Amino acid sequence: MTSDKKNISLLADIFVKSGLNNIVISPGSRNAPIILAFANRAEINAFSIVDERSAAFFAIGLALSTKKTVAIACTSGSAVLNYASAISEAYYQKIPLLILTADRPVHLIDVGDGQTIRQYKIFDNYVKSSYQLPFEINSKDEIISTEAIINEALLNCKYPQPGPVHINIPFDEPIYNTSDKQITGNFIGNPTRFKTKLIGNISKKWNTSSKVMILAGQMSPDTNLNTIIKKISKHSNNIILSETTSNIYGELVIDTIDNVISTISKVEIDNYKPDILISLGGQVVSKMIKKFLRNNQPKIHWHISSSGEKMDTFFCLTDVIKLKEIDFFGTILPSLEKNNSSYSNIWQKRKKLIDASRREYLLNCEYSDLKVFDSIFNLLPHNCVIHLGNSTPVRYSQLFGIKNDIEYNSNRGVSGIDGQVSTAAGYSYYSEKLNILITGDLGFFYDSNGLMNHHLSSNFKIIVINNSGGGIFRFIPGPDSTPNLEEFFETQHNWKAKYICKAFGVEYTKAESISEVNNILPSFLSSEKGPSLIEIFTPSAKNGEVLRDYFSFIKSAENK
Ligand SMILES: Cc1ncc(C[n+]2csc(CCOP(=O)(O)OP(=O)(O)O)c2C)c(N)n1
Ligand SMILES: [Mg+2]
Repeated sequence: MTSDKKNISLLADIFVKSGLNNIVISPGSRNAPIILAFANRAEINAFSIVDERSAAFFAIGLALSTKKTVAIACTSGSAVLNYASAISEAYYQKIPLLILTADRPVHLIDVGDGQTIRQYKIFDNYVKSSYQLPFEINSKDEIISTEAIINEALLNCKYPQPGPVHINIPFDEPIYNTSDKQITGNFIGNPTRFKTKLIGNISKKWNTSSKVMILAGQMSPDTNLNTIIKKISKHSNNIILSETTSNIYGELVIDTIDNVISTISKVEIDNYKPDILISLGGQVVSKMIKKFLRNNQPKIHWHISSSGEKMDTFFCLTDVIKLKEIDFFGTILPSLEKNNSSYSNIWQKRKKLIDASRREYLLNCEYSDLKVFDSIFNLLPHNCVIHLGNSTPVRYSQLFGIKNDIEYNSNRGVSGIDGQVSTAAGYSYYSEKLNILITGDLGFFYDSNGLMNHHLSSNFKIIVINNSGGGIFRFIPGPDSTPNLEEFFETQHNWKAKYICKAFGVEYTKAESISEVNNILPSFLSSEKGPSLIEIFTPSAKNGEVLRDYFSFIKSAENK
């Protein structure tokens, strides 16, 4: 049984033929044909989520964990606009989303027909391409041209780099009629992979340089790439700097960038700045490394991007290497020669010193966000998935380093606090592993609708750091020099998550001291009961002070 609307019945058939099977649908009337065509196909897993904003972030989570395009579908009107923030995240984090919006026929737009807005091309700044399906397809030619639109849209979700694609679909009344006749179509399949000329002279430049920095931004975990990077890190002229969200780890990898960069004094800069910078992956979280490399630009900056994206984060990009990261480093490794540089040693020595200083500081540190994050990162179980909330959670993670059996995710495409719960919930749905979201309180309350969801899985756990507002505004320079800190920046509050959890049937527990955190967290993380949430209350006024004190303490380590 499918919808009697041929355009959507054909789309559903080609969707399945392309190997896709997940769609997140929000309720409405105009999208009834989409519901009929997709939710009744045995091959399709259709999720029902009311809040379109949350539904789209949930779909991002599904797409990240399955590494396949996920569709989202909603009715007409403002429902469509609620997809916008997730679509912008998918665009900048390069996540394949197929956006299906039901619409009225063109002649009913802007004539006061209710729940009607101008939807065609509405997301053009944040999607790879937009399409509108014809609302009637009868002739063979109409079916062939519609098939071509659908194929182009599906291929564009993945190639040459993943991203969101929008298809607006007008339906005329009646919209609830069904048909037993499934319209069938063809899926053309993957385009040819482009081959790039090997980068012959790169290894020559690399081998003659004494200071090569490799900086890894956001990427999905890749064990093979980590094996190659480990070998490259053994060359004394190379230093690997990795963000937590890069999932790049290793004994010689600098995985606590802010700790080390914050201690480099003016006179030492030349020892640390690179001649050659090689960047890979997506967004970089560390404001410190961005500032360091923009102020101390390398002569050469190569960015690795299989789609050839010119991401000039440090305003000194010289070349884009159109290869997959693993192909580039795998190709170059055999040609790397021994080098007598002391570059790697300088960085390693500083890291060792700072790691010891950090441990010393944390031993006597007052109860604060920093102390709590220390406990959390020490108590994380093996082989789990961490979803880092934006604002301070993803930044605190950069002070503690990467564990090689943990996956790290975060919405760093556009760093919004508006979809953290929903994305993590979506990711955990197909994940076999324990999934833990570490989020700030505002990030939790903003997306607490992420719990208004029948598809929450038992392996999903949420740690809320409740510091009564936007704690980051107590640390970054600026807000506390204005009279508006508490009300307009930090937006102080006394909200608690307990009754939200109760409303949505989520297990709740709380902690208000470091001993409670250390006593309760292990059982919370190991309990089979889920989804569950622990709310850890911390003293807002203390947090900024402690973090500033921490950075000045580790900075002074060099002089001890
Ligand atoms: C959708 C959205 N709105 C506003 C912001 C600006 N913003 C960045 S951090 C932050 C505060 C977040 O507070 P919380 O989640 O409690 O984290 P904390 O700073 O306390 O760690 C805000 C409002 C944003 N990033 N995303
Ligand atoms: Mg907070």
